[in-house]
Amino acid sequence: MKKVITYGTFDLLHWGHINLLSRAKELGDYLIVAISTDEFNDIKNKKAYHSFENRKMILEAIKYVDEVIPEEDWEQKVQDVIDHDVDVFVMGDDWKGKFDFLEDHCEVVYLPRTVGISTTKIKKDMLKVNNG
Ligand code: C2G
Repeated sequence: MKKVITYGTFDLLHWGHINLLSRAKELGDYLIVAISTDEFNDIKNKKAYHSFENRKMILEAIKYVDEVIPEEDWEQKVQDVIDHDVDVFVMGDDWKGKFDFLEDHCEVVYLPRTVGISTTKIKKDMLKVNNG
């Protein structure tokens, strides 16, 4: 069984996230998503609208996702790949090059980001709608 892993906050889930998850799943048979905890989001200077528990529950409902684990720090990826026997590590290409060190342990794939949508854009557009 070919195992794939990806990491992220996945807040205000949108079609760009779904495009990433569906392409990641295409690369194997089993997709693990390591979802950033609220504490790790603080370290990433990201303020998620949904709590970790709710973002995790939402991800677990997606047909492409087989398992969800917590992402608590920048250092856990090598251990995750080893512990979960991962064959492929996938991230959107805004991260291109940042995780090449994982090539000692698994295949590293950066997929083109989906243009035209982001959690930040959703928040900005909603502000405009509400403030007229
Ligand atoms: N993504 C995408 N297209 C978009 C928006 C996001 O392909 N329009 C991808 C990102 O490239 C990432 C994943 O969806 O691979 C999750 O995006 P975020 O939740 O923004 O993840 P991020 O905060 O970048 O966290 O250790 C890695 C970090 O946890 C990544």
